[in-house]
Amino acid sequence: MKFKGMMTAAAALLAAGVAGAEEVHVYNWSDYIDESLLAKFEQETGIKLVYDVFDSNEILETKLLAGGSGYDVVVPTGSFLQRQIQAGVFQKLDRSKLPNLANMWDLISERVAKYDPGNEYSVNYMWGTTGIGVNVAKVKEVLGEDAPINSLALIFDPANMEKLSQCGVHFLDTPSEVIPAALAYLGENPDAQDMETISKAEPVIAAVAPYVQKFQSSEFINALANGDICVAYGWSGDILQARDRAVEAGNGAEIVYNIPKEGALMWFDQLAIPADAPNPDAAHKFINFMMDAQNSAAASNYVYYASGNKAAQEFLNEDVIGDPSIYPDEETLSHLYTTSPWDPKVNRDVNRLWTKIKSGT
Ligand code: N2P
Repeated sequence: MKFKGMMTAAAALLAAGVAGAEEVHVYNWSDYIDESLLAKFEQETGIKLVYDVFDSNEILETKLLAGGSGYDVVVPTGSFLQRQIQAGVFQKLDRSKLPNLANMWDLISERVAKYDPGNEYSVNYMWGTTGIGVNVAKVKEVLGEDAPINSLALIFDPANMEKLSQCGVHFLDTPSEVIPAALAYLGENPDAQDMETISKAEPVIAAVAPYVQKFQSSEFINALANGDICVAYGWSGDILQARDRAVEAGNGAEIVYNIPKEGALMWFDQLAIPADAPNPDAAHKFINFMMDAQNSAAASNYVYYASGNKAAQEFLNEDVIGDPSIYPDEETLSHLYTTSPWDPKVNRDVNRLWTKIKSGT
């Protein structure tokens, strides 16, 4: 017994030696980084990077509110971050450990301060819009040359959706973005906070839900690229990645991303450190690494999202910095709206509404 006990102790020592390498656990959105940056971080810092992905703020929020997620860095969207800050989910950033904060872009930091006053808890990773991805040829085949590919009528008019169901439509599985879009389609305030207004979105979405092949928030990239679907209500950069994957596959599919004329959501995804992060020091190192101008630009060039990093701009490819659907011009900006978090009671009601809409009851 004694011998066995000694062996166990020796094995434990050995294991500690091997596993003694410092680790940082990062939880980011899927399809949201140039993966060569992960190896670069490990090489530069000697810290082992454990990188997991999600595709929904709701999933991230459930983990954060439960506590003990084990993550050191997470990337919620501003409107969710605001509610999570109030719930005590995050620790304040230690600015002395983030020299690359000097690279950040005031314009974006100021916009984000709406969600994180004083930018105390977060820094911007990427920002973008939510709009319509279209396989132009397929949609015109089904709806004709006048197909309203620049309008929310494409996805909220049941007559259009009934026809489009032949070639396939995906919607994001998130009430926090589909409901504001339905409100914008109705000419209501997309940032409505009261259930009376919010409920007006229900019949609009319910009327087209039977024609939605899937409510899902990451599969639409490949589905669009492969020609399995012809329309996706989704995120700007993801749809631009689908465009590239179609080109790489050489299947001739022309995928475009459109900001609907009725307006689109502009959102901000923020790097933040949970209050109970196991390794806050390494978390700061990861955030500072991502705020390096060249690293940030490498990520944007790969995922087709804009970042809140001003210094990165000189390293951006022309098809990123020069594309108004990524870096919007004044005209495009005037079509964008932002949203604020629903209060917990409204949020519960919305989640019930969403389940009901999706189940078609
Ligand atoms: C990345 C999608 C991130 C945008 N695939 C959602 N905020």
